[in-house]
Amino acid sequence: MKKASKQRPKEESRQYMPMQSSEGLGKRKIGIMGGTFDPVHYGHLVAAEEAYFSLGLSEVIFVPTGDSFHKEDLPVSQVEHRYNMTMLATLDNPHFRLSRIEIDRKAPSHTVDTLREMRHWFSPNGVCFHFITGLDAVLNIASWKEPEAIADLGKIVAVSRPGYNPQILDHLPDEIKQSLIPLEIPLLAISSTAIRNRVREGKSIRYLVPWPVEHYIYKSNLYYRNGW
Ligand code: DND
Repeated sequence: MKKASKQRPKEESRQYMPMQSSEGLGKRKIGIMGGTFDPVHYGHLVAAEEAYFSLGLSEVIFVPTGDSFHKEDLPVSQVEHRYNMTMLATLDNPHFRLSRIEIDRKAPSHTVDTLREMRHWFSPNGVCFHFITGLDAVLNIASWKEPEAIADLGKIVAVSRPGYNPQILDHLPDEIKQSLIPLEIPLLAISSTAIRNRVREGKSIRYLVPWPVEHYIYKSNLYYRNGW
């Protein structure tokens, strides 16, 4: 009788190698998934995973914002809650990493500052950042701090999002367009705003966020009131 193989499935046995050498292989392509993540949900995770496989990234670093200055009119949860939820959501994926770079900066979280600082983590000229962002966010990129510099520092991956037509990218300035990589991903009509509203209204959020994030939200009493 044939002996059952003791080999683990490929996905489980993949070893995480955070600092592979780029010698002879061209530049390392590092995905950066920035967000307020209030809370992180499957839309974010699918975007990062799809970019990882489609673009041959060596890893995706999740970067929760510290000071979300661009949401100053809205209540945003405490940064440690957003960080903890992002950690819980990314923990079981060997090619996802998490960074406190924007949290520890204690200044408004501008993407250009983050990319410039992160360059020092890698060998000079050995890295090509791929900043992953939804179509909705990339639409406003011209109003971000030094958008041309962001485009110079790497690629901007514009992932599809329900309700947004990729043709809107045509209206972006040429300096941005030259670095754009439009990427079609499985569309998930999930948003952090909708999840917060559902919690407040007592509706289920199961299957919209990973279950540890769901439990974290309930245990920490997040989103129940208008101000949080
Ligand atoms: P959000 O607050 O939109 O994050 O911030 C996205 C990034 O933009 C952060 O890294 C910010 O620091 C940066 N930003 C914004 C404004 C100004 C500047 C920088 C500046 O440098 O001056 P969310 O948590 O709401 O969403 C995270 C990402 O996930 C976004 O790109 C969003 O479009 C995307 N997303 C989805 N993509 C596909 N399907 C879904 C999605 N839900 C969210 N269902």
